[in-house]
Amino acid sequence: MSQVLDETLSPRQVRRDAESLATWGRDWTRSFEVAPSAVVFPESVDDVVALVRLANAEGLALVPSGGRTGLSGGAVAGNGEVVVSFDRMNGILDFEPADRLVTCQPGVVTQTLQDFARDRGLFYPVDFASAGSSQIGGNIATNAGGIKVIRYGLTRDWIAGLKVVTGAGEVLELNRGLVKNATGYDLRHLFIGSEGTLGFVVEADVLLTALPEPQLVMVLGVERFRDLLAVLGQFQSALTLSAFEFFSELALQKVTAHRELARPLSGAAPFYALLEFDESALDAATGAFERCVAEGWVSDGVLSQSETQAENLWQLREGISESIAGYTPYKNDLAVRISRMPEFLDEVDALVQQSYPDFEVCWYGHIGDGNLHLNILKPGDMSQADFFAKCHEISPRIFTAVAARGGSISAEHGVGLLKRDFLDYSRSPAELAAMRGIKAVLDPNGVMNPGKMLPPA
Ligand code: S2G
Ligand code: ZN
Repeated sequence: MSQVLDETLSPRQVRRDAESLATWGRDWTRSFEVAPSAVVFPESVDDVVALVRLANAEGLALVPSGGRTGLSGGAVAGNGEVVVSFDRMNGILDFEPADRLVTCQPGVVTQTLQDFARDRGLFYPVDFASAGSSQIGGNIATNAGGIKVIRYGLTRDWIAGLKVVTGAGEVLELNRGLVKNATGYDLRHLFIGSEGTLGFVVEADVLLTALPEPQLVMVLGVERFRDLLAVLGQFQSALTLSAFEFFSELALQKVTAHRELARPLSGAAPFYALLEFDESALDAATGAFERCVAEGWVSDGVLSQSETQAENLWQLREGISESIAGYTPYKNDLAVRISRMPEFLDEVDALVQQSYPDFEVCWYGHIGDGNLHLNILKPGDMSQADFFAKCHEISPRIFTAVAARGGSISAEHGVGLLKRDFLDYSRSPAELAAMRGIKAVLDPNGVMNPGKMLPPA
């Protein structure tokens, strides 16, 4: 069936060898079947249009593939689909200093864009541990967040224009980098976070901003889960935070062991907050720290004395995901509004303790955004299947606690395959019907990433 590809693309652009299928047919998840029929490498917008039109004519299924760092199976091809990799559409096409706009192809690696901006005295502020391999197209498809959202927002906030090829093979140029444009529905925001189910991003106008002043990093030992929110409140009322992350003692043990890093404090605490702020806010931060200690929320703290020490402290947070990957963790990526976080933390922590008495539970995340990463670590003597089945049993109870507070069962990692069948915990039947209607308009033959994100009607 996918032989028709060879009439559309050149031989160098089509691969069917087992190694390529296994490499490009997956993302960072390890719990889904990987079985694409081919991997293709378009090199132009015209190639992408031709591919989509071919897919509509021949009934092919297309799975977009960027840096393959996704955590929900959104880029996994498990049913003979054709994987469309943007590795060869990885150029920076234009830079307009007056607009502070960079026009990128989807295959530009996030770190490359960050460096491009910094080399011109500007800043692309969306950042996360996988920035060295994730691609802008995938960041847009999942509306990637990361560690600076509290100050700079999500990917969505930095996309001033999008050129897309819809599932019907139409090229849409959305917003064209304008600051203001009151001419109807802003369709760019439909494609941002659509996980490749509506069409392909083939160009993006990405906004840059001024470089921040030098940053300082603090790591605080925090006594109780809910005290993290009190500490957040104290600091937020005293200064502008660039980041407010957290991690548990177990997470710290895993990352210091895996990366052979020094512990940040002389003693241990149940939880740790990692804060980043402008150098000029040091006095305000010191005052907030002293108030948190006086309240008993914080037991100890360390302030970075150099860029190197700041980077080492950040490693304690950014290195967690990689450090626990060997335990094939069962991941939940939850969000509730900050105001609803304290009692949510108590409820879900109690639920996890009673549900997983035999498992190691690793907490970390962007608590400043109301976003928790809950990772249950697989015991070495348990099979992957049994472990996931056991964890799957508890997820509905956790999602019920999330839904009771109007929260999200997937804060930033997307839905993909992993959360698709739980989507109704966060989206109403009317919303799901509207989403299916939008998909029917933009991808009428369902060629775009079929089976992902939207549960079957
Ligand atoms: C984080 C990275 C992926 C993971 O560390 O903030 O979003 O493993 C995560 O959860
Ligand atoms: Zn995260």
